[in-house]
Amino acid sequence: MVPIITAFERSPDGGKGLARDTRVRWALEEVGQPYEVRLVSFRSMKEPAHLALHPFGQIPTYEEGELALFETGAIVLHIAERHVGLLPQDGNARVRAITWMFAALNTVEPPILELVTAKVLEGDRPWAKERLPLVMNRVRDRLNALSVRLGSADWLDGAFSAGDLMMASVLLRVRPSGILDEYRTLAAYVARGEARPAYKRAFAAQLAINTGKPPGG
Ligand code: GTB
Repeated sequence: MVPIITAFERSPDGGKGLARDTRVRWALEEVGQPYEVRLVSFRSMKEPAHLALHPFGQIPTYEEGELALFETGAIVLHIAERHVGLLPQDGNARVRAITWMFAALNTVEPPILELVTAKVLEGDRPWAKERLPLVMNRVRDRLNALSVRLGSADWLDGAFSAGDLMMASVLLRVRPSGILDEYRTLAAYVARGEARPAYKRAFAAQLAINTGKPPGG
């Protein structure tokens, strides 16, 4: 059965891979699962048909027959568990890879989102200038620890896994701030993710929607 995901009809980033459908597309591409995309407008995301799929009126969602999922963590985990390629077979290694998915979403992504909010939504507040360095340093705290753990390894725990897919996706969101490039090894880690053919296909597909040009065209 071909799953259907939802994505922005017009992404605020113009299709630069920052919207969260990219990580779901990437997971599907890694495991070789074809998928369809239903594009939604900001207005239709808040209407009953979409709210039935996503209680918070967001993208992405994932439908596979009777199954409807929201939350990229749950969606990527589901894809990784149903297919070979994103989680190790060994039980302990498998749960460690899942731990990295949670670490990406629960420990690394929150300060990054706080930074995005501080810059984009609160940048014109009178206290913004004073707060921004504090928020940036909270991101640096996480990236410091992550770069120490990654060390000189290619991936966080052995072979590339759903944990790396999620971590690299989360780190991509902080790159526009310049902070990622303060960490040479993490910048290289993200670049390794972006160099994967599956990532390239996912990126090209979502860019094509936003530019109106076919992937590769
Ligand atoms: N925790 C949820 C998950 O991981 O699935 C979060 C989902 C979420 O934040 N979805 C966003 C959304 O639907 C799109 S990805 N927002 C609309 C709304 O809440 O009304 C976040 C996002 C949006 C835009 C950019 N960008 O343009 O750079 C980047 C990321």
